[in-house]
Amino acid sequence: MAILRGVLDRLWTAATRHPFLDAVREGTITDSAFDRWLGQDALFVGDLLTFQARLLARAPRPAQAVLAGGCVALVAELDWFEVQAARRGIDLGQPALPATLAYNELLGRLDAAPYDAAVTALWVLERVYLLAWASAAPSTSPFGEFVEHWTAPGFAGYVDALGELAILDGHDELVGDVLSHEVAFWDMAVV
Ligand code: HMH
Repeated sequence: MAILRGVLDRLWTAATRHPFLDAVREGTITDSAFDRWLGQDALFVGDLLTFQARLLARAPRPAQAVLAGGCVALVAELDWFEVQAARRGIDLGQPALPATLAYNELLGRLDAAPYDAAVTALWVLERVYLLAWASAAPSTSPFGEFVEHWTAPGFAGYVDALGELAILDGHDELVGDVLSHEVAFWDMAVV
């Protein structure tokens, strides 16, 4: 158990402190690396909406408002991605890269997992994303707007609300799976 804890701690750190995010903070990230990542994240958010809509369908009554709000926010996020992509001249019709496909497979496994496990994984996935972007702040680079978007108080509040629904005990393996997919997703942008 202690060994697993150590592995999980290292994974949390790896998923929230990444050279990609350091480069965004320092303004040294290249446009091509950022745009590749953004195109893949847009695909991921589409996949996440599919997963979350299904999770909402099987959620217990007290969890519905938070999860439904999250679905609406993901739809707005997809609109926002389209605006950003048009502005940056990114084609959002790119094929999914291996890390995006692998993450979508994990979301498919979560569809089949019990509700408690799936909602806990959702909280980890959102929390780690918030912490990761917080590590890129403050950014004076042209990407500052993105950093602000993903560290906004509204998003932090949503992550806290998901935290109230999550049950960490007994889901170490799943948490580890989510964290390693997050690391692989950042890795994809810089290789
Ligand atoms: C890879 N994880 C990844 N992308 C995201 N947009 C989120 C989490 C949060 O929605």
